[in-house]
Amino acid sequence: MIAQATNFAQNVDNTFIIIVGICVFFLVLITTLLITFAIKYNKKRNPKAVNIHGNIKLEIIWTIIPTLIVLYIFWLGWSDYIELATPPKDAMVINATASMWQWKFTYSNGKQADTLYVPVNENIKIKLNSTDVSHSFYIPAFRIKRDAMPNTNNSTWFNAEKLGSYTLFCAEYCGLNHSKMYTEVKVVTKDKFNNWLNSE
Ligand SMILES: [Cu+2]
Repeated sequence: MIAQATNFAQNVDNTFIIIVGICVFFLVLITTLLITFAIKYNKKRNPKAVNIHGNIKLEIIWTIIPTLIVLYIFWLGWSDYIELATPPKDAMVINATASMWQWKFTYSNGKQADTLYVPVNENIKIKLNSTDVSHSFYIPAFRIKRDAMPNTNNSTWFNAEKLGSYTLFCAEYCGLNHSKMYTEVKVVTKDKFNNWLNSE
């Protein structure tokens, strides 16, 4: 599993594992029933076909249970999505500008960088825009991905909980050097961040 470096990572991973678990359970159940019935009801054992005229109880059960499971999966995704889509009001704002084929980050004091420096344990809101085509701001270790498009005010947010360097990719094919459009997020202590921010 990729490093979990934000408040979102555990929830996103749990949702993923639960959905994969449900899928594996039904894969095994359906495959087992398929093979069992193919053997049990083959032509040799049952030379004469018998008509079956439905079973209301069974119909109700296999309508209600899958509906509840699908609603549960929706609720898992929705509750995480709401959190991911709502930056806290007190978040520090950093502007990210995507262009073919690089990222540029602008801080509130006007400082610019091509590496994203952020302080640890702080809510950070990233305002996304693009000077040309569609790009996508993607940090796997943070479990966030959001499109950066021209004339569109997209944003995303995170709270990095672990110091370190993580890769930031462009996740939208944006032309010839798309695969080279990556940089780093450096999560540093608050002191280090302030020193960096106020240095030349
Ligand atoms: Cu791009």
